[in-house]
Amino acid sequence: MGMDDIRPIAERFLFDGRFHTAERYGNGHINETYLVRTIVEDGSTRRYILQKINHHVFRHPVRLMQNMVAVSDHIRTRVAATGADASRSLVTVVPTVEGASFTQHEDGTFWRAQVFIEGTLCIDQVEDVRHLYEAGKAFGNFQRLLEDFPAECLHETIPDFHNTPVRLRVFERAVAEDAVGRVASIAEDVRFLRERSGDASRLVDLMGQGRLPLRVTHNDTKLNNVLFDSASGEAICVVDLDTVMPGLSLYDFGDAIRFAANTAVEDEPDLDRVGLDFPMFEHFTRGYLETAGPVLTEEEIRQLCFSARLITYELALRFLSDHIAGDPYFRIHRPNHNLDRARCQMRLLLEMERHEAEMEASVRRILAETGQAR
Ligand code: ADP
Ligand code: GN1
Ligand code: MG
Repeated sequence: MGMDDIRPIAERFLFDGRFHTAERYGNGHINETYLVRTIVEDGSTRRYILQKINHHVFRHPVRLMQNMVAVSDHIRTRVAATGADASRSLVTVVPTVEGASFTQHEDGTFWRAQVFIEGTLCIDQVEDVRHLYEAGKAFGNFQRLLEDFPAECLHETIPDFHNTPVRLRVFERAVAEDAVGRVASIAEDVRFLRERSGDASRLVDLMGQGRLPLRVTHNDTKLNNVLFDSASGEAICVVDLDTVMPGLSLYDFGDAIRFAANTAVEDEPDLDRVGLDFPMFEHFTRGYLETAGPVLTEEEIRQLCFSARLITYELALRFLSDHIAGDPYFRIHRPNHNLDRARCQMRLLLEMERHEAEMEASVRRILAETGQAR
């Protein structure tokens, strides 16, 4: 959408000053994000994040926004109680002029706004391992801050989001339907994923047996969902709360490793560049265990490395299902983009399988070094 289309939508929100500019922002695959600048009376500018909520993915915007406001309020209160600066620790939703948390446009789309957290960096691929340590702390801390949040108050914004057996069934259905005739050319990829289907239900089974605790989790722990202070490099805020739901801590750990501990970007077409970046893995794990370790059970610890493989497998299933179905879900920027993403996940999974023993040993070493040996 162009700036002229955005202006009337932006003007429905209680922004300081008058609308100045709007531009597309960020690298999310689901919502459409814009950076809006306004000008206040003294001539200085203010920045806001304005987002079109993907209502094909998030079917109940009211519930989505209730979750977002409830979770951010809870975290703000907890942070403020420690005396820290709560204004930069969590997203602040900007209400509409009618006092609502979102607005519906004439064309049926839903929009929401947040204060832009200034002086921050968003990172899509890490160069400095310290950012990984910081991100691990941020997601571990997120887990702890929500430990006492009543999970029953949250809506399930996407049912079965990390239910891998369900994702596997969706994949098999897509293969059987072959809606756009792509299956014949990806037989090898389909075989790779089918060969690994045996472990798909391990975590949901353990949860069903009461051996893994249900927690409030973020569920989309990509590195670009953390904001870092641009001066100190510290991770200060976790964003993208759309998928905060009751879930397993392992989903958050596994997804973060999948995304950030890849030597390549998530859609790297040259598979020889894809691999497990061991120092990145260790730095994230250290940050995560330093903060969340004390609340994790022995079974959660035991499944940490497996969760990285499982969520990588799950994303391969999701990207390949989307490619097979003609790309209805993940936004693509080039032909076969979801196929590239799926293949990249498969190569990463293979690398994690090769390094399984080292990853396990590293988790135990970090636990010992942080005084949490079990
Ligand atoms: P998506 O669901 O599409 O991934 P996000 O909520 O993650 O959307 O927003 C996209 C990007 O916008 C983020 O990766 C981050 O860089 C940036 N962003 C989101 N919220 C804020 C905020 N409050 N302040 C600064 N940047 C933000
Ligand atoms: C999507 O919205 P974004 O880009 O942060 C997706 C995640 C995937 C991720 C893969 C709601 O995240 O589950 O892991 O793409 N979010 C949703 O890059 O499906
Ligand atoms: Mg995001």
